[in-house]
Amino acid sequence: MSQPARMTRRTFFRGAAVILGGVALAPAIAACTTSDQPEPRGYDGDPRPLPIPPLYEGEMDGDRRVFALTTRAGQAEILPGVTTPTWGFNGDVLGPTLRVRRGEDVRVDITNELDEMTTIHWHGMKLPAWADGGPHSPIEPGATWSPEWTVDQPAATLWYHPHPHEKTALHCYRGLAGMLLVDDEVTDRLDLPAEYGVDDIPVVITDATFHDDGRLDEEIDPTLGLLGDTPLVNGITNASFAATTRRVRLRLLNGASMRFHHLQRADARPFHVISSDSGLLPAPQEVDSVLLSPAERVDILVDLAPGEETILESVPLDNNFGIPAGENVTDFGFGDSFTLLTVTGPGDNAPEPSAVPTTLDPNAEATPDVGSAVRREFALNTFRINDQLMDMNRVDVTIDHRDPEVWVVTNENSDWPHNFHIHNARFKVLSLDGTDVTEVLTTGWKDTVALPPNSTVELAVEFGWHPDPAVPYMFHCHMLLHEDEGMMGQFVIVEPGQEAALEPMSGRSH
Ligand SMILES: [Cu+2]
Repeated sequence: MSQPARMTRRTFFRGAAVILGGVALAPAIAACTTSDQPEPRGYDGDPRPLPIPPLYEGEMDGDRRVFALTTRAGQAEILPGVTTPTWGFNGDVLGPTLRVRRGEDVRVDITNELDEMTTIHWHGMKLPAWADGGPHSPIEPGATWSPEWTVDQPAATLWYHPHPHEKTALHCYRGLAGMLLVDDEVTDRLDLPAEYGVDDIPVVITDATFHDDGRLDEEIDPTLGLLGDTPLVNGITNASFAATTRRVRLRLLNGASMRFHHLQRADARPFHVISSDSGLLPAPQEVDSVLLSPAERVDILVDLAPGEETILESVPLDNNFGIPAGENVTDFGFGDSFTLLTVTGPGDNAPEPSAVPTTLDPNAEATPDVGSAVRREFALNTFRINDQLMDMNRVDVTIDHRDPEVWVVTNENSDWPHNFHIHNARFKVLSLDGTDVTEVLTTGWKDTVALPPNSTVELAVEFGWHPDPAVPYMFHCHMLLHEDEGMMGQFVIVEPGQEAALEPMSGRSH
């Protein structure tokens, strides 16, 4: 097993052929459960300063904002005093925070200096399919891929990460992830913390499991994938941020491969959520905790008294996300607790923060009228959607109109979590049924939604309009083992009356 530390107590092994969520899996797999969570490595000394990924605003080429990214191998001190081989963008691990504005034309020149093919996807962007960076846009070693698009969506905290078919989990796990911020006129007018790295702080939450010598343990568990036992924030363990202001905006990204995080302040004080995946909420929401499944984001406002210390922690979900208890049920980590990030307050002279704005983005209030919309159903079951594994040569859905659609997504498993992400889209959650789990994040415009066992969500989905019969977009579970094992499908957007004419792997150029 890859994670001996996780298996110290109640270890058991499954038989040769097992039933998981109704689907027989072979060959033999092993899984472990433990309620005695070991102390993660790298959390026993003094905290280290939170690394802030460099802000990268690109260079203007005429009216086009151009970024240069290079994927490469490096090494990083993820654990204190230990060197870990990693992958990163323009550096050893993770990537710079890219910043763009609504209305801008952008291009990113991505050169792959790794020794294997990857792809880079702009998670949360509406853009042409050939530029989306899904599995049909390979960047071979030594090659450069240059997607171009026009930013045409509200301000949001998006991100970018690899998306090669069957390899996404490993490429992300090795360190390839970065934030992509969109600004617009609405954010210009709001009194929100906006000084990057000072009071506007990226918080990229991932995890890993390490060999004794510091190398990443890359053994993929057949059930838990690359669920790491050690949480990382911006690429290190036990991070601390020294605030110089009494209010900070934390842009929280769950960039983990498989782990959900139920986040709260250790002092149990409330905080304000101001945005969901696809942009600002109409108004702030005061909450005590927030649940992020892999790939989900929220921006939160945290207020601090001078000299105060507050700790962002991940705490157990009392309901285990609706997964029944029992010896034969996989432990997905919903009972784990972690200290993630210590934030210390400013000096005595820091001015008191103004009132939290009562209105954020009024345009985010309305839900599209879907009374006569096309409805499609998606049943998630173990590694399949609608009984099918991902096939790069198959188009699952063809959309030949500009209107919103209703996508009804059901998690048919009784003991597995899933979530659901749609490329080139944003959606409102119209309903969540079939579960008692109340922590699922359903607020605001989103691109990823969590699905407890047996639950169904109805989504009102708005797609970007870039008709192209040749190159598909993806919809998939963002638990990366599930995605890599086939829990993904393809849709194309075409002109009215047009049919899909898939050209696999044609997404490397226009
Ligand atoms: Cu899944």
